[in-house]
Amino acid sequence: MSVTYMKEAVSFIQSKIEKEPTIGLILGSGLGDLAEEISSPVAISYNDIPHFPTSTVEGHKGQLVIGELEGKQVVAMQGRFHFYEGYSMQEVTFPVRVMKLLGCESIIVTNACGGMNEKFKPGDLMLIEDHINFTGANPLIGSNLDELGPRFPDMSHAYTPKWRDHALRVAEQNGIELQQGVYAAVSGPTYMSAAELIMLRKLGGDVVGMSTVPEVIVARHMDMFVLGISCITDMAIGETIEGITHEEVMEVAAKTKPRFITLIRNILKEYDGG
Ligand code: R1P
Repeated sequence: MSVTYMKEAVSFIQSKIEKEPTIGLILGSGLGDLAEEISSPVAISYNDIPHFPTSTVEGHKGQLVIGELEGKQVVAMQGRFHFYEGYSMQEVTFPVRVMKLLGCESIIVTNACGGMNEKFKPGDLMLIEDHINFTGANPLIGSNLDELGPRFPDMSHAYTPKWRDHALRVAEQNGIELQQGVYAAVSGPTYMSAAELIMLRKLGGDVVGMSTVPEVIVARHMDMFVLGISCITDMAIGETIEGITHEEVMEVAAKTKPRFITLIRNILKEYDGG
């Protein structure tokens, strides 16, 4: 995906909006309703944006919603793209490039995931402290887009420490329990086998999912500030694995809606960048 394509998508979006967004939001499976909270919204279908992929997964509506939330100008993705949909890693992360070129210095990535840490329970929200990329791919493979970032980006603080502290403080102030842990990303679309879950847990993952990490890699390539919030929709513990469907994932994610929305709104309210 060339920079020219990104700029064409950006110009199209800019022609529909009056104010530049400064914070991007990627809403995970069953979490898209947060975009309904945006005031003075401009909704743009992915189908209309030049070079944008289209959403194929249930629970991912497939539109950008741009407007104001808690006094901040945001651009929210109501639905993301996944590697398992058959998109290249560059296509999966194209919207993050577009967000940055639109003016976003910060991004909040959210997802539905399976909890591998036995201390977690379905319905918990988790602050992503760090990630492990088990997808076997990386969106930065290929020619480096020098004007957007370096060939070898640093990933030592992928999730902005100051923003993580801010999120923890906001959660505490609002009485919202917020777990913390490491997101292990796999390609999907199969859910994990028992043996795979035991391995991922031993290798340091607290939760497992099929998204987020490619987006964070690209965001960090462009030096964006990153915050990650996971919604644990089911327990994914190898020894006691029960099986899960996407419908169940979305159902549990939907149930966390009030807490999820309160958390993100309050994080945005007092966020002053970086
Ligand atoms: C599986 O139920 C789907 O839910 C999660 C998984 O990654 C997978 O796509 O979706 P998000 O990560 O997009 O929230």
